[in-house]
Amino acid sequence: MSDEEKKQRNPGIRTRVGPAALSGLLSACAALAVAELVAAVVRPQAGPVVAVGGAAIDRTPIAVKDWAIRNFDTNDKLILQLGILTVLALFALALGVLTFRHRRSGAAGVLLFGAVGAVAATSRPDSTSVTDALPSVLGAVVGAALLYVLVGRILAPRRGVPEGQGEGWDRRGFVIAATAAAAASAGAGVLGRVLNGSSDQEAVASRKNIDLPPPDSRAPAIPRGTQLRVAGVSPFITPNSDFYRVDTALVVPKVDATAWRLRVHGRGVTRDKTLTFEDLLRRELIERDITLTCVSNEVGGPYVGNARWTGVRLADLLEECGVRPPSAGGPADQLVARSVDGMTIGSPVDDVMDGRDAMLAVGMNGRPLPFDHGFPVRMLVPGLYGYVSACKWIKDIELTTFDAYDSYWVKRDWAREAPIKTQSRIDTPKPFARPRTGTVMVAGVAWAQHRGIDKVEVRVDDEPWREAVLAAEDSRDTWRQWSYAWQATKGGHTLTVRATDRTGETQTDKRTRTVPDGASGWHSVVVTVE
Ligand SMILES: Nc1nc2c(c(=O)[nH]1)N[C@H]1C(S)=C(S)[C@@H](COP(=O)(O)O)O[C@H]1N2
Ligand SMILES: [Mo]
Repeated sequence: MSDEEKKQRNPGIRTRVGPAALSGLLSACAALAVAELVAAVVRPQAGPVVAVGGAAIDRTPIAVKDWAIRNFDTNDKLILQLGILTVLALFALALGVLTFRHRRSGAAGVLLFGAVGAVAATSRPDSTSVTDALPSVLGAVVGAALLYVLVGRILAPRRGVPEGQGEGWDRRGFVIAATAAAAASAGAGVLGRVLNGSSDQEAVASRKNIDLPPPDSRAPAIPRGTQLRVAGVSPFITPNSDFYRVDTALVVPKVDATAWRLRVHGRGVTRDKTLTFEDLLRRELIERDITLTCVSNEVGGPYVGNARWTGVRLADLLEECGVRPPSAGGPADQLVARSVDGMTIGSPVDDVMDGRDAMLAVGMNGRPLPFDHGFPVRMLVPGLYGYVSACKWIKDIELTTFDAYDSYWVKRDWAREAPIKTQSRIDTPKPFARPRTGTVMVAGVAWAQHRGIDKVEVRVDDEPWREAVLAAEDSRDTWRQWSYAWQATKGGHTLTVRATDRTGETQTDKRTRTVPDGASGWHSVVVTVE
């Protein structure tokens, strides 16, 4: 058939490519809406966008991840989901056009996308059932069928007009079918949202119902003078709502505390234990101020925060299970914590059991843990970066060895063991600030958890180092504020800070990247005095 003949038989091809592409888009929307609706019933994390996003996060090279965290901050997850949806929309438009040319293969293409979603969902570490494939599979079947039907309308001649004659196609039928499809998808989408929300209700209710008992061992009162009266310095206690958040969870796990269980097992465990949340609250509760830091924190970065935590001493619990640290002849040197979302975090058993306040935390600044920070229970080990100590939404503790098992981040080139490096940060003045000449208060925080900060020094340009005034120390597990009254003179200046910890070691000026065991180097801020 010549092109001319084709046009005669199939008039208005051009005008119908648009509707065909639109059909692709509508079918994709319907597929996603159905998938989310099914996911609300099966498991929210089994939805295709979340599953593919999660798989992408796990496979993202560290450099890209660092770049994303730096540039999008905690919006990185939103950006990732928008990215996935944009790619899907482009493919959907193309599939619509393809279906217009080859009706079957276009629809089959939709099924192929469903297969990708299904594989991603069932291979997530938190997936325990093949039913996780259902959202993607059912969504794709509906999407493919809809695409087939819609494009059928586009290919069909207008009623009453014999094929090959006139320029008509079943525009009316298409518009009706497309409108119905759009309305049904919107309905399914909204229903999915509502159901999803209600599946969280038990978790939300369980958190509301928690009345944290007063701790048996209170944190010592915060000494006078830990909080400097300098505007712009980070508050000594970070409010929960301002506390940094770093994790791989696209959807924050919402765990029902009444259904939560923690299992302790593995090498050298003579008595396995499974604990409920109630069991934890019945134990002796300690309250401690601990500063948490992320290994991804750049010099001068924001991923550090200090809170008053309530929880159960981990070492006591382990001892009851018969665990001995390697230094006392125990067979396990690594404690692997697993979360409900499949994260694995490995800590040295010797550190956990050496007398420091390693804990299973249930409270943060007097409140049950926020969902973002690990409700109902998370681990904390003072002195270790979060990725080797601070498992949120914890559900399982396994005693093993570093030889036998690499945890999530260790598999991705981060160090097995990662004590927090001594660091200091200038909070005020801000970079490129324009203070007036005269006394300018330079201030910030310094941390060297479990060693303690003994000295902070400030340098203006290339002048000699001058000692800063240290705020009172709360504990060696918390950060410490510092300030320096600078007599500022007109012009551009570079302010630099460095800290010395209680072992006598001063921060090195050697700049290193965050990978593999945390950034080192001095924080500097450039200002112009007017
Ligand atoms: N389940 C889970 N726990 C996790 C993580 C995670 O990705 N998943 N990230 C860890 C890292 S890298 C850090 S720094 C801390 C951050 O805790 P926060 O978000 O409460 O500040 O949580 C740790 N615990
Ligand atoms: Mo981290």
